[in-house]
Amino acid sequence: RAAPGIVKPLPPGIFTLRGTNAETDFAALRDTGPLTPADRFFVRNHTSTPVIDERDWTLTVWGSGLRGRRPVEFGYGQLRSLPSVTRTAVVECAGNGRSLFTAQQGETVSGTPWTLGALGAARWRGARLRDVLDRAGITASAVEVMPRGLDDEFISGGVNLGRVRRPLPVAKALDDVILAYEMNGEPLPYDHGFPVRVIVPSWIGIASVKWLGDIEVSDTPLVSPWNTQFYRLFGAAHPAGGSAPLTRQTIKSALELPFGATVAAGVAMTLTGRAWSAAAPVRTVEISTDGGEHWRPARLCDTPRRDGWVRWSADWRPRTTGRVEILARATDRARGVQPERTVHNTQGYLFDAVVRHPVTVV
Ligand code: MTE
Ligand code: MO
Repeated sequence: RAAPGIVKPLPPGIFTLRGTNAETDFAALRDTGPLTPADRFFVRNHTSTPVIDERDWTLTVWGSGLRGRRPVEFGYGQLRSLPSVTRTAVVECAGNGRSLFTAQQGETVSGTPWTLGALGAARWRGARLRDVLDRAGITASAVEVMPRGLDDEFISGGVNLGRVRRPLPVAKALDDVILAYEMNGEPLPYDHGFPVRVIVPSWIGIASVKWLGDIEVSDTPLVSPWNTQFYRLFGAAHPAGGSAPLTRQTIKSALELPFGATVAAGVAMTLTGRAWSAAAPVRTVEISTDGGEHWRPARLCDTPRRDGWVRWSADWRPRTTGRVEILARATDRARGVQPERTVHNTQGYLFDAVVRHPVTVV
């Protein structure tokens, strides 16, 4: 059952489809390594996936922050001939975990009701945005750059908000941002931005613009709906008019088990999962198999690194039958720790609370 906008047929049982959005099923990651295979990587589209021929593709860099304000174009081959970098990074939607505001905290939020699968970790290869901006003649007075996608204009509530675009401060743009053309050693799949997408490590997914078409370089601050009406925290606990635009993602952990999984009493099993934090490498993962009364450390199966996730495991022999809640709680090396509750915001961003994962023991 292919959703509109998803070009390739999706393997059954791998995705939960919601319109043009497809969430990764954590249970389908159990047999995989530290990277999310491209065919299990979540998809988040504002409209639908465009199929672009790389031979017709050009990237235009333009704006008041370039020398002489002269636009510069790059073809696909030209971009691929620049020095390349390869790095692992997580892409995670700002709204990942949104449905848990309602399911776990009883609160109303708007937006795609993801559980925890609106993220993936991949090995990205591409050119440094810094090199492209240097070659395009970025000046010292540039303050922001705004990548824009080639997918359709986004209509929201009857209003045409234009093509997906979001400004990045120059400091981040010149730091670790990649214009990626490979994902896990293969050309980018159409759904993930072929021929070229932006990868902004540790920032919310919207910063990583897919199907990149142009980049505005500006000597004055830029705005787009994606840093004004979306991707700020709104609500009673936040400043009137919203917080500053969101940048970094937060800290989470997830079990590689379906919600409401059934397990057998008296049979030893290994619980597995993943934990990640945008601020710093994961330090510990603790688990509770009795709804949060007792906690014990889980084993970390990967070396924790920034911008990636760690696989973890813990042995468990369920004793009494009935419904239990399994909790996993991550900490990171920047003293981050998952709280019991996430402070509500109306658009349901940055859920980071410890998840009460229901399991039935029979
Ligand atoms: N880029 C374009 N051009 N159009 C989009 O709709 N969605 C953004 C971002 N980049 C989007 C985009 C959002 S909200 C997220 S979370 C990520 O892409 C999702 O990346 P993925 O689909 O490769 O997982
Ligand atoms: Mo997103």
